[in-house]
Amino acid sequence: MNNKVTARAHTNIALIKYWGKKNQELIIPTTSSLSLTLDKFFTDTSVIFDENLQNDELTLNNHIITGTALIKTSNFLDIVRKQAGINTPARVESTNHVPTAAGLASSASGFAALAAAASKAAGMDLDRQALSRLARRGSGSASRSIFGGFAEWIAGEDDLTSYAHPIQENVTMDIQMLTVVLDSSEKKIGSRQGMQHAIATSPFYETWLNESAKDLIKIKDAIAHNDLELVGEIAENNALQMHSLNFSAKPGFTYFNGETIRILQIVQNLRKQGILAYATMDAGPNVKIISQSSDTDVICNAIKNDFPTALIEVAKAGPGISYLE
Ligand code: FM0
Repeated sequence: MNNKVTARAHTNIALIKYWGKKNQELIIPTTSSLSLTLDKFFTDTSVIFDENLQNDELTLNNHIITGTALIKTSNFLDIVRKQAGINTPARVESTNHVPTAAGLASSASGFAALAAAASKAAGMDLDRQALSRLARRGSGSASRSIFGGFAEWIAGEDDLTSYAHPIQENVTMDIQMLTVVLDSSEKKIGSRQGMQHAIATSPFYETWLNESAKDLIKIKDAIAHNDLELVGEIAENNALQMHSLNFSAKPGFTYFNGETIRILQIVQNLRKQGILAYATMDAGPNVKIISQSSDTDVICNAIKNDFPTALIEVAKAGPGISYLE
């Protein structure tokens, strides 16, 4: 206690998506999911519990934060305090190392870093499974950012059985994600709201549960065999199925915009030329292209040809949680 602890967590992109909860309070998902942690984008978070504070305090990139983000952080700290048996307020300082307008969600790296820093600052020494369970309570995808490389979040049934574990932390395949940013505006429908609407109203939801289970088995096998083509094929199809749930909800909605579709077409054209390129999209319009390092230039040129102003970031497999200082 009274110890300032700093943790670093990297963001992750799901290859097999999490899209729906069977328990909203505990964040227990309807399906297991699988992701790749990225090297390029991360969050550093410091936490100190201090008796002299009246309330929790939060800064993000050196700006004082109030409102919803502070409430979400405080609610999460309440879970940590309960677990540690304390009720001291905390000061949280968080820095997001996500290139400006990268259009990547920061909740995964954010809550993973917060879980690690806050639990240790509160005097607990949690193993990575317990950290993953804790991070999950902040944001489901954060459970996977505790681990590097390929990680699977096992859906489980309750708080104890729902956590991520490493599938392959030191990635042996040449895999990268090219993040193509064309639109950095705030998403209009948050993932929390979007997935619950899909689960409640899409007639395809049952099919999604079955297909997702099959995809997960197949992709783990493809990872074990270093088969990038199969990993890409399964991941792209799984992402399109997730987005089909949103199209088929009542009323239907989408995170795609016209440019999303255009990039999907460019990726398909690249494949016709024999280049391994596959797309995945999350709760926003930007596309991440799964590919191998030798094809970076040809893929970037194809995108730039249509979108000269596109911002493209190249990310490779990244590490799991670490403590700084
Ligand atoms: O990451 O309601 O973790 O598996 O990124 O906070 O638990 O922000 F958009 C697809 C992530 C959803 C897929 O949702 O939701 C994935 C998504 P929360 P998240």
